[in-house]
Amino acid sequence: MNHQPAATDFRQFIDYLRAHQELLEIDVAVSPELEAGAITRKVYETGAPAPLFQALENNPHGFRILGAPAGLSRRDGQRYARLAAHFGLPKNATPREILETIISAGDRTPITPVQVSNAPCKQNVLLGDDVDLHRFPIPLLHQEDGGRYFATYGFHVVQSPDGRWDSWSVARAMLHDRRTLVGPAMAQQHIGMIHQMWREQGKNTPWAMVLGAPPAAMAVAGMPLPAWVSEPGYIGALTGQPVEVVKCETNDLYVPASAEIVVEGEISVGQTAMEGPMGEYHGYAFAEGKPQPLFHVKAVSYRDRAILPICVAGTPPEENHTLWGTMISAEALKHCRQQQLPIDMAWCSYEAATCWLVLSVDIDKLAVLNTDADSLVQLIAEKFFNSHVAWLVPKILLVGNDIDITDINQVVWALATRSHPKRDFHDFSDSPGIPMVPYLDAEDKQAGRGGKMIINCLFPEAFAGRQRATTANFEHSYPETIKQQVNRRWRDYGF
Ligand SMILES: Cc1cc2nc3c(=O)[nH]c(=O)nc-3n(C[C@H](O)[C@H](O)[C@H](O)COP(=O)(O)O)c2cc1C
Ligand SMILES: [Mn+2]
Repeated sequence: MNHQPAATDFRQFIDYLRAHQELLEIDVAVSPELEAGAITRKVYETGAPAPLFQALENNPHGFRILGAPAGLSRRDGQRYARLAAHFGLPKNATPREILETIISAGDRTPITPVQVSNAPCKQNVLLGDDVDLHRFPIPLLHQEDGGRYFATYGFHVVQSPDGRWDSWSVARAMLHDRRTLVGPAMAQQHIGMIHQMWREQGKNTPWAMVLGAPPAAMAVAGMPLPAWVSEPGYIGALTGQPVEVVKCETNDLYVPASAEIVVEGEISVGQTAMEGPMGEYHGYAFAEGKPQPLFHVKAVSYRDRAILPICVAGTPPEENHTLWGTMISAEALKHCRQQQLPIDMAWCSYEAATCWLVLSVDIDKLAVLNTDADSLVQLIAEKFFNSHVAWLVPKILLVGNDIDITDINQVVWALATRSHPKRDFHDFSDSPGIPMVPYLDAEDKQAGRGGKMIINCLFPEAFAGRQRATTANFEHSYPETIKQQVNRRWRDYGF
């Protein structure tokens, strides 16, 4: 089955997963109250196929839920299959192929969306007083959560008041009451910036939220592109075709026509309510919620038998690592290339819960720079720390390109064996960063300090383009003839 359409349409994505044994249709009755969340968590933790809950309890309108849409797979040769499908890539795509595909879209002219008249998302439309979010089987995902989460795998749609910037961005939203959601809109994130522009005019922010979007749209909405870059155009460049959109019922925003569910309305200029706590991407649930803006829902539209996708956040790997982490990696690599840093790969190790960004240093290019570790660390801090992407990840590891940085075992080995305790741990904990990092204290958060650091895992010889020592393993310690012979005779030996 062709993998391309999986990127541009959520139902095609579902069909694609089914065709490649990455989907399990669950026909027995499952409760949206903790049971669907627990199943999805176990799926992440075992690499099982994505569960499509077909028969949810207390669900007279026949809605469905899809768990683990970008979970990793335990199937041989298709670990990243669900993620790769978001980009129309084959199931055996490698992390490097995925990053280069995402980055290459930035080299092409943005393709702006097209309006279409046939919009499946308008099969059912509820307006005004008829809006009742309780119609949906909104799941309770973890017992620690302060409420039911309607949006854990969807994106917000807002536009700057001057109409020049369309922002599609992923963030969570919790059910507040039958016509209100509540969720974060951090000032440093683009939804927060645009919300602030409307607030300065004393107005509510026109808003929509999309669930079950084209997977490529969902991915780019989770990508830290710079401010004033409109995600819809980037998505078009990524898939090679314009996103098909349709106008909202109650405002002038446009949303993907094939979306499973669209809610629309306004972000309140000033009203807030308690949101959370929630099991989060770093792997913890904190005890307290926080006041966050209210999202007033004025209309809801959805496809027949709509499918609500969910991410059950927590310890890796879930979509905050596999999707957000990958989009951070792509944007970070793009940024390093633009700044002409000697970096040939960037990877937010999934296992480190989006708290590590590993940069692979091309030691031939490094030698040409004629620099040393302290200067390289300062250069990276200078060229990188003030970017939108670097704000999101506190710890940066610099590793030689003899290491495959997408392999956590190799990264751990390099970190353990190549970093000197006195020289190589560089403290940038006063630099600004995302306040969600678990080890930050209240004072850090108050001051906007991100707890950042750069760890140099390059031996001094790397700065002259040399290795300190050869690596002792199957790959490096034997001539090709012996390796080939051993591989050829492997079964004969009795293995
Ligand atoms: C599954 C998932 C959940 C996310 N949840 C949030 C969230 O609740 N709040 C947030 O600020 N960012 C969240 N993100 C990360 C943002 O989507 C990401 O930083 C993106 O760059 C934000 O868009 P912007 O750069 O246009 O502001 C999430 C990402 C993913 C993939
Ligand atoms: Mn953006």
